[in-house]
Amino acid sequence: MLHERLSSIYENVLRRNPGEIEFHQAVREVLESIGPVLGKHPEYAESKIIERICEPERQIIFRVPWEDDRGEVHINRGFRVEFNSALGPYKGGLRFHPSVYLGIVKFLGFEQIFKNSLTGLPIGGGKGGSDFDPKGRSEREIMRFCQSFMTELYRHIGEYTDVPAGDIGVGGREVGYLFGQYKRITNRYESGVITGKGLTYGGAQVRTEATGYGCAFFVDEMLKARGTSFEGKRVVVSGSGNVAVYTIEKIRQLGGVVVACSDSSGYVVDEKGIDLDLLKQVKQVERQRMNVYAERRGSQAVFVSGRSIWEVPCEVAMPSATQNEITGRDAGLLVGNGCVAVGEGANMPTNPEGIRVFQEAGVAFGPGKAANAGGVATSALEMQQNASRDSWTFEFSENRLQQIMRDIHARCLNTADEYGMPGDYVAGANIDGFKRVADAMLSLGLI
Ligand code: NDP
Ligand code: 2IT
Repeated sequence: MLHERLSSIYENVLRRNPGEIEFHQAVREVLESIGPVLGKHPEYAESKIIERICEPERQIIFRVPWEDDRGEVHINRGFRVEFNSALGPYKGGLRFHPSVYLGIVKFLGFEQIFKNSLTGLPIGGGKGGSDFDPKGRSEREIMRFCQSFMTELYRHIGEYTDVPAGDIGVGGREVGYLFGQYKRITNRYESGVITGKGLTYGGAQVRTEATGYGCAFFVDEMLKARGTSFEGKRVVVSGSGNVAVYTIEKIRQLGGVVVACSDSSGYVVDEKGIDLDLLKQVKQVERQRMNVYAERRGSQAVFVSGRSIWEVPCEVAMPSATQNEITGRDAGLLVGNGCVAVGEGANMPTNPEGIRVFQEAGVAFGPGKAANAGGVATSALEMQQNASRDSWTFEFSENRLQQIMRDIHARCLNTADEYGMPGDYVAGANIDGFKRVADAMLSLGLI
């Protein structure tokens, strides 16, 4: 339920952003959490902080023309939404996926404001991407697309302005081509303009692993807070991209057994535990589909298509593919099968009904803003290393990441307690993330 004032703000968001359903969903979730804050802090409402937060500071939409290997010309649409810079330069990834449109970029940019705030590091919120579909494209086509995308984007970004990184469809390979083109156009080796770079040209240790590792650390903290751990637990991780693979790697190190993972073609159940080397070979090296994993693994692995991965019984669920992948029905199945904890590696993977089902059942539910913040936090560490022309060891960087995830976990719990909602990580994350941005905006005046 929305507080009366928040309800009229939400109506305005609907009116001003027609058809952008994912953005509406992301805004509503935050507004549902922050009602109690307005009672304690009338100054936020007086300065129209919430109305300002819901309106991006700047939205850039551009044409991306490129030529395929046969010489045919294609036109895609590029986006960068610079949402909020109260805490630092806009920071957030780029998503290349055919489903990308303004509503997706705005939902991601909006979530990023609060996530980045929650890390306690000096980064504002932004997001970008394109409706380009990388599937089936050659290396040269990917490179030409990235170069064309950056040929427009470069004028809007910079170490002190806006710092992109990867997201769905944008990994180390794409970041390399994007940075190469930025460097060429500007004649500046400005390492801090993009994160997720390779280790040979300014990248940081642990950034590749950070989102997945961080999410596993966050769930580990939630389990510890309930007197248990990953040891011996059955885990299901959706997706098999950057976030999923390193989530699986860390869960295994923490003693859990990941019995299923997926891609958009279907899921694999592997009762003895996913073979990580084989998964990396199939998905990262060969860029193949999930059925190839099952074929190579032999009779112990089963490939299933056309069904929900959340039917696979587990004690811990880590949705790490895309938005709205867990519905109320899926959540009901998970709860019925004995799931005790959920950590959102993806952004907004659980729909509002799913969240309600988990919370009513007393499942420890770690929302993406908190649980997957390790990726962007380690991006901020990459920026820090670039600014000081330094590079830290893997061990030091991983310890920093683990400490950041512990701090975020503690902040969520403490804030939820303070506002009389013990154990509610959604409220804790939204309120804590919101307050830091709101206070900075008050100090900066009417901007
Ligand atoms: P990748 O592109 O590396 O992997 C995405 C995975 O999700 C693939 O297995 C993909 O399958 C699957 N997937 C994507 N879209 C869909 C869809 N519409 N339906 C079913 N499956 C889908 O991306 P990441 O691992 O980087 O991102 C995964 C999620 O994590 C996203 O929500 C992203 O926003 C979030 N995230 C990423 C961070 C990062 O640092 N990379 C940080 C924080 C959050 P297929 O290959 O078949 O499409
Ligand atoms: O959703 C996210 O936090 C990311 N895709 C990572 C953003 C970043 O700037 O590292």
